[in-house]
Amino acid sequence: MSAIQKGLRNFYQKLTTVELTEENAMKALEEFKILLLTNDVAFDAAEKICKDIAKSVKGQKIKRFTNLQKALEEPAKKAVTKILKPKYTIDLIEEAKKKKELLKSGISKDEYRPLVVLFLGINGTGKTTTIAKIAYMLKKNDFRVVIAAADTFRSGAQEQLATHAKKIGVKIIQGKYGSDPAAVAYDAVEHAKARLAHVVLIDTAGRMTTNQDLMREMKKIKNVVQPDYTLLVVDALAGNDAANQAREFANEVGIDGIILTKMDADAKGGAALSVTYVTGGKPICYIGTGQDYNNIEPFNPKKFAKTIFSSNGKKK
Ligand SMILES: Nc1nc2c(ncn2[C@@H]2O[C@H](COP(=O)(O)OP(=O)(O)O)[C@@H](O)[C@H]2O)c(=O)[nH]1
Ligand SMILES: [Mg+2]
Repeated sequence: MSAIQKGLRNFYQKLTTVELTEENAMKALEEFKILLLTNDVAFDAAEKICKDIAKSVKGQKIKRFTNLQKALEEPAKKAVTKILKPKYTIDLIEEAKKKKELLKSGISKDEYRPLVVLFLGINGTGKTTTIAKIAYMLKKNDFRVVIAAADTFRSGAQEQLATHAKKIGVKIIQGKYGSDPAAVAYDAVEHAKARLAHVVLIDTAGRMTTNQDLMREMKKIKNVVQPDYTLLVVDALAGNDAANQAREFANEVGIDGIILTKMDADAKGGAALSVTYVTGGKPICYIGTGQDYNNIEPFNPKKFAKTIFSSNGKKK
């Protein structure tokens, strides 16, 4: 190609294409941001998601007069799917199976340790109900389950969990109100170990005198029992608060995964996007879909991404 031809081509390209900047991309993403917000994605998360998309397309050449909004639809979909796509998954039935196999292989009592799962979350998000659902699911699959009632703070918490345990037919280890929750959790693990149970599910308090107390107490339980998984229970209806809770528990105590409850009452479920985003990709392992024991399902990110984009911001 001659220099003149080259020059002409560059000139033509300049006329017909424009380079995307972060600014014009952000403007074009305004409607997408509103779509996220109307789907209950937390404000900060929606803002950051759009910024990330704008950054990722910055410098790309597009045809002049292209509808920018349309052009950014694909990158936006990709970004949402990428955020929701778990880096790893937590399947409690699979994990429990491994314990069963260990026992079958004749592992000694001293070496054996059950699967220990610690549940965290503020009051009313559905921790106790979720633990009952998971205990039911595991019991149905022929696993031996021990529940630890390590909420020794809220009055009625012990009895609530004991009622579930009785109904489901699983062992519960309780503590006196005001006693050390870490000790209750520890006893439950020791009990499960001695009886060769497969799984220990630890219920915890969602409120203490101060938030700092709560975080300190949860950290202590975690240090004492060294759970295999620490799962945060978040209410899908909590909006911006869901993101704040996820951020705080993830930073202060450390979590491995999230369970989103009350998805039956919230077809929008933007909380799923917020909580995964603010925790840097902690997977949502289960969703709660009602108050019955069988109202729990594994989270399906693909299905969820579709819901957001087909909703046009309207609640179904
Ligand atoms: N609709 C609906 N309600 C739920 C779900 N999970 C929990 N709940 C309700 O939320 C309320 C608080 O639940 P609870 O387990 O006591 O919360 P905790 O304080 O975190 O232990 C109860 O009335 C539960 O029945 C769910 O997935 N869907
Ligand atoms: Mg509770």
